[in-house]
Amino acid sequence: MKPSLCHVAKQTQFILERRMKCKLKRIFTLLIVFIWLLVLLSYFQAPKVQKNTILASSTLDETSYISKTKLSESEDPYHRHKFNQQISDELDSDRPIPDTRPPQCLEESYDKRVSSTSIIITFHNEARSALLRTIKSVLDRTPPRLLMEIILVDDFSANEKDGALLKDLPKIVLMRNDKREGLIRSRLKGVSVAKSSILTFLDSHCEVNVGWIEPLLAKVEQDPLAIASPVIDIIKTDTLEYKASSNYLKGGFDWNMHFIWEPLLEKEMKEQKADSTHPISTPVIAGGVFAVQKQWFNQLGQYDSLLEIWGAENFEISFKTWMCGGSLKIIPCSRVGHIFRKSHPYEFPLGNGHTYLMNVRRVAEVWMDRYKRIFYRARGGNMNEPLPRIKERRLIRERLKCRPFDWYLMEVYPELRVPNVDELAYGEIKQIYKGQSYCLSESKTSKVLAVKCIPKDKKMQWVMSVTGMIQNEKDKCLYASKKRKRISLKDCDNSDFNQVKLFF
Ligand SMILES: [Mn+2]
Repeated sequence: MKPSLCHVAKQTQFILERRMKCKLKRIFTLLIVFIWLLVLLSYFQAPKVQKNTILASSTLDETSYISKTKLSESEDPYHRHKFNQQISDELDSDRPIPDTRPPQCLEESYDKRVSSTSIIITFHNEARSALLRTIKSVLDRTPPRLLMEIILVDDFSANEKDGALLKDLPKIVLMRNDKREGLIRSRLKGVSVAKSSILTFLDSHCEVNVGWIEPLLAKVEQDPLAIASPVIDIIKTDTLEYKASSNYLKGGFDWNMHFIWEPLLEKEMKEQKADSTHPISTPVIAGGVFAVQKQWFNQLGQYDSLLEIWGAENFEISFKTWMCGGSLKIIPCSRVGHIFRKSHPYEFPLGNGHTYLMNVRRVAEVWMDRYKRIFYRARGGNMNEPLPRIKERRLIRERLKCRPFDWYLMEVYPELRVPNVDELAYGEIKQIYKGQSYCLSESKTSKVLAVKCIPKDKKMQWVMSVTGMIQNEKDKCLYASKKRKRISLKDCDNSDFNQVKLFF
């Protein structure tokens, strides 16, 4: 055996430098052992960095939960849910998403004593992967002390296990309807068992972002008559990519009573640019996600429980909140992603159009005063079908001494163009040529052209007055120039012979 360097050094009393080298080697070895011990100790002692402590108790086998409803190889990935289920199923249930809050929000701090909330999620035949991601994002990104419970209301989904298997997740309270009730009655069912004083409604194909709940709860605590909605970010239908929405939008509607996003007015825009954390007043909320004090929600008569399946409940809650003394705010520091689908993936038992019409009529008859006629005229259809138990909804308005719809239009939504109630008709002027719809539209140079129709394009909306004149929203009228044999726009003048008129 070859003697080691140290051994040789000891035996032969080698020169000083060699001894020193030996000592150094020992010290070095000891140091390495010591560092290792430190690393091991710190590993066992340090609190485990977990995404969220409440999630630790989950026993759900996610892979098997999702794979049970996997697409077959030949199946169109949009077929069942109207968004790309293939990609949704492949995504992690706790995937990271970009923090889309304006940077100023990160400096905000919220009162630690703020109350907890009951989150109500209703669903009907939702894609399992999307539903799971909604819930996991809530568990992941909501401080446990602010989350009382997640009330999951299964609105009679075809497969009972869609909801039942999720009971293994923490904080879930599961309810199931024994027949299809629709979004509105399902939400009300959730409200009836909610333990917290603040209700938060959440759609079933969302991902909540970091810090989403704190500013919503802080807002409704500080102002109990406010309803607080996050900025709804976009989860793309095709790729499920999470994208920030504009910070400069609010909710509105057209006279067909369809929800639209409205750009902020110039003065609101300035306010927002000066302080991007500032809550935005919105005439209407989109309705999928919002927080409200339970007491205020009850006082407002909750939702009209005879609204069916889906639609117009956001108008009801929006109109009455404003008109009865409250307010609606979009909170830019709260962000929730939502999959905007291409169409409704489920059936309306009484037909989509009929259900929506009846729902809007219930809201219009109670809250919109004479302005309901503008909707009736724009929409068409049977307006005489009786609306059961509408009187009791009107009583809420009386009881709370709410303001008229006039006031709402003037003070809350001044930018909405309100057609004269005397107008005969409002809408597009359309002609079908070779199977393609062409609409009369104003060009940039004030010419009038027939171009391919774009739904809801304001340049294609015309008003027919009682005198038969056709005018646009800038009060310019169609004018026939004989010389140039074309139609153009000019200031309206009822006595002008060249003004284009329609007569019945
Ligand atoms: Mn939705």
